[in-house]
Amino acid sequence: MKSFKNFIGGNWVPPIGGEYFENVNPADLSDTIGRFPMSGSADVELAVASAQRGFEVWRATPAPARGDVMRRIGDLMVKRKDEIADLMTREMGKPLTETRGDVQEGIDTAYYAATEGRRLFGHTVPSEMKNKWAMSFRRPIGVAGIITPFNFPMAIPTWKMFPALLCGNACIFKPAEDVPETGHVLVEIMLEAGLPPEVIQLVHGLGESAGAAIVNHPGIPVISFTGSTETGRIVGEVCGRMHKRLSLEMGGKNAQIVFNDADLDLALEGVLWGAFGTTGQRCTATSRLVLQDGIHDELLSRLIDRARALKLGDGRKKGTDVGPMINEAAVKKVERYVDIGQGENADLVCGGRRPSGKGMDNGYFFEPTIFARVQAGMRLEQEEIFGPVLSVLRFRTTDEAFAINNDVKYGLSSSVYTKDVNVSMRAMNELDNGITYINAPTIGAEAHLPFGGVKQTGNGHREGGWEVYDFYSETKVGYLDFSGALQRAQIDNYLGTPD
Ligand code: UN1
Repeated sequence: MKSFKNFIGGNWVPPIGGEYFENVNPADLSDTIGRFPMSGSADVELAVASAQRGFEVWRATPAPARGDVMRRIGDLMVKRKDEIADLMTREMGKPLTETRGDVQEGIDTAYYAATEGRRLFGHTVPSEMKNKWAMSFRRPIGVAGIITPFNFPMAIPTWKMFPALLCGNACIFKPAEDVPETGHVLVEIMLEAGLPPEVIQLVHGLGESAGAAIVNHPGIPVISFTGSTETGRIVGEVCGRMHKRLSLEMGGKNAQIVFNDADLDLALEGVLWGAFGTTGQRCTATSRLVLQDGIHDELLSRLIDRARALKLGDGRKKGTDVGPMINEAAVKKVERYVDIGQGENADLVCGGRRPSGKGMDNGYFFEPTIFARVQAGMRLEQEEIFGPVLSVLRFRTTDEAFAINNDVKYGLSSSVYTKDVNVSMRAMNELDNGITYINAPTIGAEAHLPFGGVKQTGNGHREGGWEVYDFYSETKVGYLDFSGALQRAQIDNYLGTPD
């Protein structure tokens, strides 16, 4: 079996404890991809010491030169796009079209970061005083701990690490244990592109051990975490106690609202992609479909027909629409919610079980599942499932639909299908989400815009776009007084104060 290593201290090294975990293809459990280091706090200790050395080198490298490295990373990813997509599908299951998109998001992020190396704007503003200048500029912070999930194995690590690196920080990267090979290849590419070796450390392992060691280490002042709201809360508590800067990206319970006047063909394509793409394992997945009275029955019946016809299978095979889930625990969680939904008297109208058929019992497959007659407030309607389960609700008025959208503890994305410009603009204003799509599904974020959500989806930060560069840099202000006199702010103001 192929054995992989960590990248710590500028070298590919085995884990100090000598333990490994196996990485298996979720579409074919007889296909083992390799064994990966089960790292712990001793490995993290070495990684921190090395990253601190790397940081000293990297912070002294001009930002445009750091941007050049990002550009070369992008170029290498372009060259290896299909190869990476294939290995990504093998280790996490989603079809090749989707993994190609995932790599493309990494490429877009790299090129965006490259150009940001020549911007990284501060401000120059007038001073209250004569002959005095006032300005703000950015400084890097130090070592950033990057902890990422399995569902976007390239997009999410890149949209955290490239901005962190561009700003001059060093990174310690722990990819999810379900997608370690994609993490391995990403680090390989970063090194080949010319990133100084100690600027990046790759530490494989589980969240409870390797991840916890990173979060708890005092030498890592910045943490970026994407995962469940439950784990995010623990990460947040530790970072709060330790005064760390923290960006959290967590759960979602995203709704697609369809009005009577909507283009139903478009809405149907949107919900199929939003709910069952990536087998529903996205924080941006559509897990609630909110239909207006007049089109409810027609759209629901067309949706059931189309969902039943989706082809489950190996994402590397032509014709597969929906791949497997990531692991047994994920399937069990979905099964639990199917029971919960039935217990709440929602109507199971499609799927709801592991499929039978050739090869299906050799992978973590689950049928696209639809519950109709779901009521606002049911657990099925409130809680994140992270699987191919869609709840369908009915509404009469715009106010009612918006209230359903907003009455959950999450607030990542929302989607509204209508031709009415007034309703569209009201949705933009009134829906409590970080992202609202009009006539497009709940997924589709682009790399150059801020990504993130409100309420318990996040903690106020955004990834992607220009905002993430604020998270990874410390603002410093400089005042330069060339008057040759003591000028007291707020006191020797040129306007004077009337006596
Ligand atoms: C996620 O849902 O976990 O929103 C991330 C999108 C993607 C990122 C999704 N680019 O379209």
